Amino acid sequence: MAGRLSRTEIEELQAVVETGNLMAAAAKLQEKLKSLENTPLDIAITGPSGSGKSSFVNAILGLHDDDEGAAETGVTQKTMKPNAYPHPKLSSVTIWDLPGIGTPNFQPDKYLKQVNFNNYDFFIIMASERFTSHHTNLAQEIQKMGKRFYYVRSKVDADLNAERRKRHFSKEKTLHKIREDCIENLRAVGEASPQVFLLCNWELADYDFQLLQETLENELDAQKRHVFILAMPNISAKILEKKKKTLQEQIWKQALWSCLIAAVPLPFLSVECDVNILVANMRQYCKSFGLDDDSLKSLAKQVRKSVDELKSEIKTPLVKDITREEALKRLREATGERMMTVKYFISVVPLIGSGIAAKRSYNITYEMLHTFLDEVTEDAQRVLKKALEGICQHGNNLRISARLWKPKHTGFSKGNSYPQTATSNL
Ligand SMILES: Nc1nc2c(ncn2[C@@H]2O[C@H](COP(=O)(O)OP(=O)(O)OP(=O)(O)O)[C@@H](O)[C@H]2O)c(=O)[nH]1
Ligand SMILES: [Mg+2]
Repeated sequence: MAGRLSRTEIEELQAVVETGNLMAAAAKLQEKLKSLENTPLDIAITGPSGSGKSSFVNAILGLHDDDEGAAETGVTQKTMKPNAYPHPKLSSVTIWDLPGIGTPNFQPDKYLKQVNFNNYDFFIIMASERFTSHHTNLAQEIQKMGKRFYYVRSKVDADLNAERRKRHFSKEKTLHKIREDCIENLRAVGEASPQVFLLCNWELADYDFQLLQETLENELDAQKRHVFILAMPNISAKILEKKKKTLQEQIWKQALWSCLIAAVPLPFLSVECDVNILVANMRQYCKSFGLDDDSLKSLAKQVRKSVDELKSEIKTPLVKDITREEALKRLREATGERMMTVKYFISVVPLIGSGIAAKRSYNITYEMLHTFLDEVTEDAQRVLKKALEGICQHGNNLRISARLWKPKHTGFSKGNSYPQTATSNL
């Protein structure tokens, strides 16, 4: 798990602590934390021209097609150059919009060289209609290069709308038919046991996006999984819970780092450091949950509500308001003035005395980060609920959904319950 240090890492850390060089131990831990935060994740989106690649890039990044930094959609690409779209909240994550495939002279091996295939962690191969040998030939080449790929069928909303006019329309049967068709196409062009994910770029919380996300998560290593989860758009209560869990897994390391620094006999340094640790983490939590001005503006545009209406659901400060003063205030409230200088040295002694791995440090940093993360998750859930209120999903280009709206822990009072069922509530 990304949240745990490996046995070797714990042993290394313990060895440093035992030499009495706590500064070195703290530096080592800080290095580990930085390396997790900076883990690169590069996702390539490929497929024929017009299949919805650029729209998918925007959907994953949680951007509206006309937001700043969004990929241009609806325009045919003429270049053979991959376009990089950095994640607006996570600098180490990039989504790559690759040039279209499937022109008459298309050669998968040349294409992959031209787009620098080695740069990507995995490929999404899109089709908005039939899958052809262009898709499978490319997939085979990707596999030869030792990379993973996933088949995605976009625009299922358009198929459903076309079928809806028929008398005995059934959504489930239509989706089943699309899936079977895709599998058959892929088998016909040489794919033995294909898996296809159906989606609509405008209703990402519906259809198979969740399944795609879970499949990807399970196939990534722990570090990449951590950044992948944080990079996902905040489209359902489930993803908010997942983000909370993945961030929670990191808190003990942050607390341990603060403990190690607290053990250095320079109280001011440790307070200084605690404030920095708190500010950095609190900002990261807010960013991951979309509690910043840009994300709220984009969401407000999507659901046609005012930013103020969404902001009225937020109790914690927004990213820009998380300052050192705010963190110090919280630290003071939690510890009292006296503790600020004496510091909570006592909590460090049993930790070091009995081995770092054995005990979880339960200090102020640990407690404050947990509390703040709970508050931020609840805010994000309330914002999502507000965004969904009174909205008819179809025809609103809404990427979020109430269908998956089942938060485990809400903290809400009676009479303020969530809609538990599908879009019929909207
Ligand atoms: N109904 C529907 N339309 C979509 C969907 N995804 C994309 N589109 C539309 O399909 C058209 C092409 O989408 P793009 O995202 O630009 O496709 P692309 O694969 O990037 O195309 P190129 O850049 O030419 O290779 C645009 O008009 C989109 O609005 C979808 O899931 N459903
Ligand atoms: Mg495009």
